[in-house]
Amino acid sequence: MNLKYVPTTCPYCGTGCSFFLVVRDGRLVGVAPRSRSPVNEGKLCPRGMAAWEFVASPERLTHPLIRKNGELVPATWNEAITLIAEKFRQYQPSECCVLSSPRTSNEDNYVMMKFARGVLKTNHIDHCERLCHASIVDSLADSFGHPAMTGSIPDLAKAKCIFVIGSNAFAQHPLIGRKIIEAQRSGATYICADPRKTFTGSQADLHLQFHAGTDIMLLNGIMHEILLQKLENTEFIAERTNGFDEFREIILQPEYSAENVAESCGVPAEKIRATAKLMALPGCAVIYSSGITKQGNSAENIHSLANLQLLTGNVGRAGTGVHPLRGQNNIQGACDMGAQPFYFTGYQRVEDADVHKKFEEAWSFSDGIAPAKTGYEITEMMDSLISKSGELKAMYIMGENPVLSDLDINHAKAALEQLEFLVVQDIFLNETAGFADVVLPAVCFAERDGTQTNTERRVQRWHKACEPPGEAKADWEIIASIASAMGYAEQFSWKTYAEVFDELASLTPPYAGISYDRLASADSIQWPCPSGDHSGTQILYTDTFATADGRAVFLPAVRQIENEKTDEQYPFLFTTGRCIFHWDTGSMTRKSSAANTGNWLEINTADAKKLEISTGDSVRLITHDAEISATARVTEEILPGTLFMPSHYVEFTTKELVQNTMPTPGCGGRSAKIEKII
Ligand SMILES: Nc1nc2c(c(=O)[nH]1)N[C@H]1C(S)=C(S)[C@@H](COP(=O)(O)OP(=O)(O)OC[C@H]3O[C@@H](n4cnc5c(=O)[nH]c(N)nc54)[C@H](O)[C@@H]3O)O[C@H]1N2
Ligand SMILES: Nc1nc2c(c(=O)[nH]1)N[C@H]1C(S)=C(S)[C@@H](COP(=O)(O)OP(=O)(O)OC[C@H]3O[C@@H](n4cnc5c(=O)[nH]c(N)nc54)[C@H](O)[C@@H]3O)O[C@H]1N2
Ligand code: SF4
Ligand SMILES: [Mo]
Repeated sequence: MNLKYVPTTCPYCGTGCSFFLVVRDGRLVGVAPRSRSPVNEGKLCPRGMAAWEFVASPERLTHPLIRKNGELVPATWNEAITLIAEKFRQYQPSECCVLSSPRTSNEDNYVMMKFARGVLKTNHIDHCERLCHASIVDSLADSFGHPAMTGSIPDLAKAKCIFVIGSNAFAQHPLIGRKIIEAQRSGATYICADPRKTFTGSQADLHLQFHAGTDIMLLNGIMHEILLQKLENTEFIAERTNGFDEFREIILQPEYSAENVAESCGVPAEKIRATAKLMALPGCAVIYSSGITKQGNSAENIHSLANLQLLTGNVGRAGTGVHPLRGQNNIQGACDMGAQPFYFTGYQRVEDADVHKKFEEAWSFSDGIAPAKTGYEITEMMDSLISKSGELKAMYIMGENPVLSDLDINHAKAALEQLEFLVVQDIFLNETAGFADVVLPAVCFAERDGTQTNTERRVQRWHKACEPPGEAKADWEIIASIASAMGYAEQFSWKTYAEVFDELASLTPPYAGISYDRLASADSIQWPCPSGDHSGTQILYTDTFATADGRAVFLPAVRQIENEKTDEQYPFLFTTGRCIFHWDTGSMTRKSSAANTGNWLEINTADAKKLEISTGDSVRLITHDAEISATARVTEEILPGTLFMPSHYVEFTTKELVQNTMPTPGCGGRSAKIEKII
């Protein structure tokens, strides 16, 4: 028997846990703990434990498919690549667009970015970040300089106070949840602000259960109290920030008094005062996730959290700072790699003439690269497909499932139908492949090398553990074959992942000092790592912020989004989110045995009693323009008047219920009513 333990990192969430893939006689048989990583120290959540299961699924794509007479039929690689190259050659740059993938490696994203800008000559490249945490990129950078977490996951355990808002970390980022508990065990106070009493909230020392969508009021109320109680860090403010006076004037308005905020948010005034005191202690860390980023005013929410930490001087030391918990395993990396309409790698702006010249010269395409002008975001791609019919004609989607993940799935389906030519490159025949003209089989994380970058800027390796199914190929190799068939073999001539990495690092200042050799000995390096003798950066802004003058900026927030109004006929506020077992559109987790539960609807105990609904009853949820049935779950975890349903099930596309109201599921909500099905 040949037994191998191959070190790798998890393909699910942005925590970036490490484990070994266990391979027996060439077949993947499980995962084993790997304690070397400071992120998870050998522990895993249920998704990590089951991460090997989907790899050998009989539903994996094994051969290219080409649509003939309406049917997707098996084809050879040669046929598929030749067809794609011929088609893409026919279109103008403005007619092509690309979706890259935070499920794939940095190398795959870099090659896709080079393909879009160098071969298709378009800046219309984006990925699902836009539906999730896009506001992090610009908003945290507005305040501090870098579009990323300020501290590190291991350091969270050193905090004296942890404030979690809009994140169900114990379910969605469980190994970060573990650090919160470690801090709590060492004496830290743990505060959780969330409209639902989630698993995460239920373990907090102080739970602020506020009305969905009233975040700005709540945060301004806390800062109002900090100022009233004179708990601000005057030295830090004077030495390291700009904009304090204007900010102070706004926050001290009577509108943000504890009593007024209590009234608007539904949180008792004394809890707001207590929170202010605790957060002003030296050593408070803030954690947030999609409850904050998926609102119409997400930028203001993020500015407010940055303001809070600047006000108390809680940035730049271990156990302080602002910690966005990013969703997909490599969403940080996909952004870092420039899979976005506005940036090349490392957030170098496409409109900047010097940057444009740098990439044009380094890549040396004889016919130039995309112009120095930003492209379409994913939402603009879909909109323009529908409204300006004919402008976009061809699309290349790698590792994304917009037919289920788009903000409005009917809109996405209608948009994809407008395309003349669609290529889908995935590991499964996902729902989006149903619209494809060509489907290309890719390898998954267990079958590839490469790197990914977790939510704390930690660059880590994937190592190939087993052979891919059938003829599946690495994402970047497929892209390189298409580029070669279109006449650009020279620019896509790498032989290994390491060669791709060396090229991307040479063009990306924060990655400049990272290499495969260094990752082999250090295991992981956090960017910025500007040179080969730099050990990486665990904590940003220890001395200076990454802004032009080195000072952070107070950006007062006043705008608040509105929920859909409830009335007698539609008395409930309906909201959606995630559950621990499933992943986004479920394309991978629904293929693993980990509790493939059916869909359910949560309702508060008091409301259920009035409607004579018990756990297990079949119920119908009705909004102004859609209805859906589910099994009731009666719980104290949500406020009376609120309903919740998880968003992972294709069979129950809750998106049809939330579309057009909220930017994505998870926050705020729509007015709804509920009926028992007898
Ligand atoms: N099990 C599992 N884990 C995942 C994923 C998954 O699909 N399944 N997906 C990954 C991805 S892509 C992402 S982006 C992350 C998301 O990670 P989270 O953001 O933690 O995911 P959600 O469970 O949607 O949690 C959103 C939280 O916001 C709260 N909320 C609702 N409305 C509001 C509001 O108005 N204001 C505030 N402040 N909070 C509100 C909800 O009650 C919920 O607790 O999870 C990642 N991890
Ligand atoms: N219904 C619903 N919609 C959502 C969400 C939700 O929870 N439910 N969440 C929202 C959020 S926060 C996000 S981030 C987005 C996510 O939006 P998407 O990224 O579109 O959603 P995923 O389900 O993660 O789809 C990823 C696709 O990548 C494929 N894949 C996995 N690994 C690889 C690989 O190595 N190579 C290739 N080529 N393909 C691979 C999977 O098979 C899957 O088809 O969705 C948003 N919309
Ligand atoms: S916490 Fe995230 S990275 Fe860690 S094992 Fe679970 S899904 Fe994977
Ligand atoms: Mo996400």
